[in-house]
Amino acid sequence: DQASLDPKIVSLWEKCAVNENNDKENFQRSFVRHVTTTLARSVYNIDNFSAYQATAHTVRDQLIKQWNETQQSHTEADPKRVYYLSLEFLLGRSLDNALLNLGLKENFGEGVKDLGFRMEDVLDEEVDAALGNGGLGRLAACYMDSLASLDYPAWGYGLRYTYGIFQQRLNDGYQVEFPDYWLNFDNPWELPRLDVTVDVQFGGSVNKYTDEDGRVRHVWEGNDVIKAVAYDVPIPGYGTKNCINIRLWSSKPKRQFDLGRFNAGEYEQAVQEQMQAENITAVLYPNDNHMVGKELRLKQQYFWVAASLHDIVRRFIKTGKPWSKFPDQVAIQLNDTHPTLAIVELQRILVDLEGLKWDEAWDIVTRTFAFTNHTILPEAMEKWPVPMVAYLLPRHMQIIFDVNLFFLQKVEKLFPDDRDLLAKLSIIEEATPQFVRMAHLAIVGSHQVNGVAELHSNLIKTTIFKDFVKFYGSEKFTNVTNGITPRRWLHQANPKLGDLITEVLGSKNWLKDLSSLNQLEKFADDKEFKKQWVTVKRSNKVRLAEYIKTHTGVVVNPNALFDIQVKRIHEYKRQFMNILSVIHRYNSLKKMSSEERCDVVKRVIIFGGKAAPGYYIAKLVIKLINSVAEVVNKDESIDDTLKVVFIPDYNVSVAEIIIPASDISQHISTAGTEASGTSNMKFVLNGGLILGTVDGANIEIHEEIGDDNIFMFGNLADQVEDLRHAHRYRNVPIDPALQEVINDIESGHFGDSRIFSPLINTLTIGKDYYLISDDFGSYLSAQNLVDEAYKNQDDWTRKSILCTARMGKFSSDRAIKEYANRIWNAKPCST
Ligand code: F55
Repeated sequence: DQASLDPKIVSLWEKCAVNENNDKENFQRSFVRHVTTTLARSVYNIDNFSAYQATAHTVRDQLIKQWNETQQSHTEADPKRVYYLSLEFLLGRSLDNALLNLGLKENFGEGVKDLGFRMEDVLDEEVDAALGNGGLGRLAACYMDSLASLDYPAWGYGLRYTYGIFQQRLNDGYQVEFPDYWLNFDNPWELPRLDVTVDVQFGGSVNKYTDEDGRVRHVWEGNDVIKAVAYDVPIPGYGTKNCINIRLWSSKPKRQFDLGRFNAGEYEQAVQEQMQAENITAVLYPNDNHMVGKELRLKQQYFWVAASLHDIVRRFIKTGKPWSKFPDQVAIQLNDTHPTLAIVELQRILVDLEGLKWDEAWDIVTRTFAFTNHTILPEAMEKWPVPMVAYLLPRHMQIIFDVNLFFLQKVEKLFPDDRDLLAKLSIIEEATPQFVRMAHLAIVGSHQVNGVAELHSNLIKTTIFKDFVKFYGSEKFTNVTNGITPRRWLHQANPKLGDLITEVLGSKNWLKDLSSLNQLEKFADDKEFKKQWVTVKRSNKVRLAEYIKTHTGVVVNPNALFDIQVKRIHEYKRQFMNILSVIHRYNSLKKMSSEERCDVVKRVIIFGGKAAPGYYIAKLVIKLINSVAEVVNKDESIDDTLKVVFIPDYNVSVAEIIIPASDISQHISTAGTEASGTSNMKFVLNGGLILGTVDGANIEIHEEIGDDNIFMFGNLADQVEDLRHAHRYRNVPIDPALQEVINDIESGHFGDSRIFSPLINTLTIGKDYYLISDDFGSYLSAQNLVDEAYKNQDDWTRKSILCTARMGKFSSDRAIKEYANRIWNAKPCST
């Protein structure tokens, strides 16, 4: 409370709040101060890591100031807040991003250099914050950057995992996983709020009593209480003072060590309970697009949701507004079904704790929440056994049954006698045991449901959620096509291209308004500009070639066509089809004379990505890629026309090196399976062309950049069902080119073929569920078109420029404005 402060303190604070001059000298003073005090080191002993830490702490000081000012001004203005609930925030590194967003890069860069360090080396010391699996987690991070940059009063809520996504190493071509203990050294990007805690309970029972008004009230008495401790991660906007917050919860035992039990000789049990509490936020589940029904995962979800909602509700109560105003003050976005329990928790708070009537509470709840779906793959749909939910969260299970009852009563009223429809819409799946269908709960408890690209949003209305459209009408379902932040994915990852664009457009305005890149179109035939464009791409390819040499030992030629597929390894993403086509290419090259090979476009085919540790087939794909690479890379008879590389441990900071260096990237999922994809956007924004299927956001990228600048192939989403049916019930002959490749693998050309038979079997016994055979022919034709197009370097450069110029739509700023205007009804609030 500012008014009650000592005026002396206020005046000092105001002085502090005015940003000091962030020039080189001030930076260096702060750098040295942090080395000698924060790091307790001698100035005679500063290595790159200490230089990183001292720089980071200097930036952190700035962040904290802006963060404080932002929170202060939001408290005063009290606008409608946006809360983004995500179990994953795949932030990557923070230093370079903060330097660029705060506009400190130049001065601090000079300051660092002046002290004898190279900024690249200093930045390279930072470990990634890898609290996510892939697209969904990185999307959350891009959205936080846009929310901050556009001055929205937003908060992210997540978990502070002790271990992020595992580190991937290769052993004999196989993936092996290592723990990602990212907090090994201190983390300057978080502010521990050891005083901000929430008690979260589990288990126990529900007792009923009748209150003075004769109403039956429920009291949940848990038998296990765990403490959530807040850690705040400031997110600075670009070109604004707005600095928002991601609050990550860490689990701690409620009772510090129980001395009585220790004395009673129950030492082990006392310690064990302590450890179990800390277990909750210990590790990120490493599965993407796959549901694993582990009890600990459900505990993570409730722990996170309960702590976050408590925080949100507490902030609302402080304003003194009545509950009816809650949906005008609070918008909560559910990033997939993982936070769906928040719907139930808010209803519980309002009814059980605050004494609201059921209907009044439910109206508040449904006007507060909105839900984003990220997949239609059946194996990814979250469902939890009713007995598990009832045991861990007895009151929530009752509320879910009640929500379902009232919902189904409404359905029945509108569709009398349609028993079938009731079963299909029910939040409860009637199996043994019963299951809670989280997507159904999320739809019923939200006012809007969105998919993440046009095709995907249409598909959810016609497939997985079609019965809900029958009941609610289609207005409840909408599309918000994903976006990416141009700050990290161009400005930061590709500084040379960023500078070139800024120079030719005459300002950095494109970083705030990405559609202004369209002014690049007029330079697509400008000789001088094209030359510079090519120089930038070439230098990014050299940078990647060096990285590849260091991390795999393979030497690649930067003049070759760089063909890249980096993303989580999954059957639906079809890295298998890619490597099969590589074998086809290799065999064709071997059949050629050396004169014929002279005319061939040299290619470096680059893979990267992690497989879920328990996903056997995905791990075999990695092994196959490495086995093929080993044979191809040492075969001198093909004159360097082909190299194959698997880059280990793909993550955000590796992506920042890979993406700017691509000529072609592949986004080749079976049509209808990739909800959106976001790396496709990153590649094209950086002037890389794409080879892709008619799926996800590829379709909208195609619409924007035009037919001439993209290579599309394969069957369409609406053909998939029939094709699968054919595989199942008829004898569909395998594509002949594909058969040849299979024979080649089976001949032992790439090592013991028995290793790969489970993989080959997916095409035969497995009925080729992802339609590799059906798409193989058109895939190879598209590959040939790529080769032909690359021969005309001048035209390729023109295509590359037009790609970048036409990517304005895919800024996460555009996506966030759509959410704000169409879903949250939230306005910017500048500090
Ligand atoms: C992680 C855990 C579970 Cl239990 C389920 C899914 C995931 C996950 O990582 N999903 C994911 O990344 N989905 C992707 O979301 C992106 C952002 O919307 C899409 O672009 C992409 O198509 C989709 O697969």
